Amino acid sequence: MKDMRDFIAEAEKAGILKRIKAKVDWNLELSHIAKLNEEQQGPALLFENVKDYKTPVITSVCTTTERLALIMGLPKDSSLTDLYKEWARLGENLVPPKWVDAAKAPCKENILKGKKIDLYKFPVPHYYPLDGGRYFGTAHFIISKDPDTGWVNLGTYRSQLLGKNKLGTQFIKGKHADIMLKKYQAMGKPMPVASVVGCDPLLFILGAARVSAFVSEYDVAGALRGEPVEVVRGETVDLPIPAHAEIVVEGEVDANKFMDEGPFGEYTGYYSGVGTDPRNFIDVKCITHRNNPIMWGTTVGRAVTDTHMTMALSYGATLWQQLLAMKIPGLKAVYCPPEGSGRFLAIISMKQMYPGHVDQVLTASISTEMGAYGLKTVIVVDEDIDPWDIPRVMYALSFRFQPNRCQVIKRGRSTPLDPSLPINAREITGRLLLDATIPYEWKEKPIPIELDKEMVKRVKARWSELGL
Ligand SMILES: Cc1cc2nc3c(=O)[nH]c(=O)nc-3n(C[C@H](O)[C@H](O)[C@H](O)COP(=O)(O)O)c2cc1C
Ligand SMILES: [Mn+2]
Repeated sequence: MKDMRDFIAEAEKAGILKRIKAKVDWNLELSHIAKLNEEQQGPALLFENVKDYKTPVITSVCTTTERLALIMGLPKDSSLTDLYKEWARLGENLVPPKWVDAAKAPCKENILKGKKIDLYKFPVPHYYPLDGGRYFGTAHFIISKDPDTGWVNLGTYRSQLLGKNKLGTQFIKGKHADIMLKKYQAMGKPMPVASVVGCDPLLFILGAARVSAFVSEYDVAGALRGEPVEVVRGETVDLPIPAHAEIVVEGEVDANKFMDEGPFGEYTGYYSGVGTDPRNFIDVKCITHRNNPIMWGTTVGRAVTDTHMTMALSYGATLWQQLLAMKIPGLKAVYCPPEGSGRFLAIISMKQMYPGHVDQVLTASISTEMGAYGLKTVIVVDEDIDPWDIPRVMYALSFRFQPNRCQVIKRGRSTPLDPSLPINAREITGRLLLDATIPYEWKEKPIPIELDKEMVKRVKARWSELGL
């Protein structure tokens, strides 16, 4: 899968994408159709007739595990946990991007500079009534380069449409684009960036993934695809751009300049701020796009949407990868439920091998790079329980869990978006470690009730005779 058009073709063939031919308004209507469709686990939607526009909008690309499996090129009945295991296996061998001929690159089919720059040319949705405006960048990512090392970062940071040639940004403190921007600021220079909308969906998933600092998301995409991402240089920025991107906005962010931005409905289901805030913005210098460019949007908002599924995939896969890297024996599987955006709650199943083994896994999970940021609750279950089988996890929490064996960690790094904390005190979170296993060291373990094997056979043979 090289680009959004490959995704559309494959998803349509698999019956998990629908074209909407009826006229739909970009102002609230489109997003509401997408959101309600996502709540019922509906197909990806390609809106072909958007009011005031001639070009299409796609939504709901990542909303189901089946579509995530399609994007990763894995069987349609894969579970999220299966996807984590493949991600961890493939992600080991980084593959850097490959430079290709810009003259033939689809993303250069139209090049707009100077007076021709107009972001209103694209059907940018307005998602929720209380949003501060239209959001150009949702299912997109911003490319930037570290001025010291040349490390190229892809990060998904929302972008509000603030004018013909102005896009808002919100780089939360410590995010990779924020780290880079501070370096440009110290050098007294603006940071060159490119916002990419519409491309191989895996690149967006990686834009929102918590890939370690100094590692390029491009190289991880190459590893997961098994072949390099094809890139070309920007027109006005010295950055690698996906050759097959639908829309590319090139520009500069000056750390000393601000415009009012927000608010925007977050994936927590709440607004993270109380109103608009001054934030840095992209001063657009050039737009390039394919013919009939496909605008890609995602609803964010209340779970479960694309954003939650995307995060449940990449955050869960990364947690699994980082736990494996700690070489703890007995780990069976991890599940990070999309209802918790894959980040606030993790369930781990394991085979216990020694006393304290469960505690090791519990404390290890919140000490991984992934878990150390925002993970609040970890549940460990025995190996006979699949962590994604929530009724069985509830069973373990009812019959194996003991409150006296759970641990509360008082302080850890939080995300500023967590609505369970007061809006002005979201730096620090508590954590809860739940051991829902039968203790390893117990000499006398509860005796499980088993059925008599011979009797089961006999009864099964009589099943239809019994009229069942
Ligand atoms: C739709 C969507 C919107 C997001 N918006 C923001 C945002 O505005 N600011 C931010 O710091 N992170 C945002 N994130 C989370 C980042 O994408 C995520 O933390 C990612 O790791 C950032 O890349 P980095 O690790 O290279 O900094 C968003 C994620 C998604 C899926
Ligand atoms: Mn990064």
